[in-house]
Amino acid sequence: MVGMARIAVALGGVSLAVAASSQAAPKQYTVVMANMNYGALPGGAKVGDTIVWVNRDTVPHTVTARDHSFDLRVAPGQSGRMTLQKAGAFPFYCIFHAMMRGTLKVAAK
Ligand SMILES: [Cu+2]
Repeated sequence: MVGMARIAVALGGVSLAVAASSQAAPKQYTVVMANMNYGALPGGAKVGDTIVWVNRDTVPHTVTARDHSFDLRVAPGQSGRMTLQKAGAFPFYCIFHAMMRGTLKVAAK
């Protein structure tokens, strides 16, 4: 009985090590909205990562996907966070300011 318990513990350790090396920890990115524009978008974002959108303007902005897969509203001087759910390239815009637009690229995990 003692011997079997030891084997189980050893196997558990091996599977944990494999999981840790094949999946990177989620990252957090910040995008600043200022002067009626979106700042630089993250280049290497992946599913599971988080983007914090900071609004430095005195008017509200949104980060609204054209396919409606996300729709974040950010009040003036506030920030909002979004965890990326889907891989793909997502054109988005601000519903209040049509000239504000971008494309968010999200890689699979
Ligand atoms: Cu806006």
